[in-house]
Amino acid sequence: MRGVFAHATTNLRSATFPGERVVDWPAITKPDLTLRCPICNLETVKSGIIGARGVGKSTVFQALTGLAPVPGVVDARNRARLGQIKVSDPRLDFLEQAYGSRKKVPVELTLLDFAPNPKEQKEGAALDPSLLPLIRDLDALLLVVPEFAGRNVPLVAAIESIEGELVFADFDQAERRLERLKKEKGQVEFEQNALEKCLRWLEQGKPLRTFDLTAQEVQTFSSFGFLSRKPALAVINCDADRATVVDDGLDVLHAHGLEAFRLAAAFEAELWELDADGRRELLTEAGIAAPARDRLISALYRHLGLITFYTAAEPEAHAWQLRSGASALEAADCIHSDIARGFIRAEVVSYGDFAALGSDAKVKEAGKLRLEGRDYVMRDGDIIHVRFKV
Ligand SMILES: Nc1nc2c(ncn2[C@@H]2O[C@H](COP(=O)(O)OP(=O)(O)OP(=O)(O)O)[C@@H](O)[C@H]2O)c(=O)[nH]1
Ligand SMILES: [Mg+2]
Repeated sequence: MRGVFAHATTNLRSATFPGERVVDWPAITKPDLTLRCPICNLETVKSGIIGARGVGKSTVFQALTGLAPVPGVVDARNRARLGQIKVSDPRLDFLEQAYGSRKKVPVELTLLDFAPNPKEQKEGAALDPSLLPLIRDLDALLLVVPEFAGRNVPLVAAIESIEGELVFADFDQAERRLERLKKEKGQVEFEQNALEKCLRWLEQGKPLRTFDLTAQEVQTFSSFGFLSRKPALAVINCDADRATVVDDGLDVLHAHGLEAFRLAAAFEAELWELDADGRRELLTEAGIAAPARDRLISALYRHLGLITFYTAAEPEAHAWQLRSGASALEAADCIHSDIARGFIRAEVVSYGDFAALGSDAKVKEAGKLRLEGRDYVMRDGDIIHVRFKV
């Protein structure tokens, strides 16, 4: 078994990262990840940035959040740095204008940048294994691979070595759980069988992302936080002139259930020093259609199977994130549990229809306002008004 992952661990004995001051590293304390949107009180989607040393993880974090690295040596106390991204959304801007809303509430995402411990992760090693417990609580991962300043790490090999670490950690976790179950009496047969199936898959070096689990197995493993099952993007950190390159030959990545995402991190990190117009101008000059954060958000949404729906009125235009396939009742629950409890029906108009007609009155006149029941499957861009009684 270990042989499959030999590549992932051989580098651990190599020298400390050049120029690095090794400080005393405290035990890891988990950051409070129960981050909730202050308004809708829903947990935000949390993505962690991982990869080898010095590949530009913190620069990617800065490009996406605008938060510059803390100056000085590696900050040992701050093993996980949190950044919030407000999703910019032209549809929400339009609704704010059309309703004359006093307030606009976009969807938020949380990003985490980790400070690797040089004693745990030497130069070239795919990731810092001591950070794995922090990664278990996340919804998605960004696997960073460098392609700047002449660094030409083969993309697929670099991704496979990170994946190798994730797969190995899951194997280890599943194996230990199975050992424990074997000593237990009672109703453990289902979980044992499911774990054995996973182990056979992982043993081949394959991530659980590409393994079909039944709904009951998903439920059984829901608290495990399997790392190789997390949706992930392969972030290629490149120079600005390579940001729009279309990668081919990525079948191996796709076979891992991964998608490639190009990002000129240093270039986009510097753009934060400019105002919005200056940023737009330089991006256009570089031929980059939208800022990394906007592109990343659509890629993550696609990958995580999320959609956006809206509520809009004069006090507030609000964007909400929802699992694709969720019902009107679940959407109501997302807004407020009382609204779900007293759900009568939902008035729904698609964003396309609203944008073409421009007002509630015209939407009604054109017969585009639909009355939907609790089981209606929400679509991306639905604008919803829930009728409810408490
Ligand atoms: N030219 C160029 N330099 C970059 C880019 N991204 C990062 N760098 C440089 O590479 C070095 C390492 O970047 P960091 O963002 O600190 O890398 P890291 O992965 O967070 O490093 P560790 O946390 O120590 O593992 C810094 O000197 C960055 O300025 C890039 O896209 N282009
Ligand atoms: Mg860093």
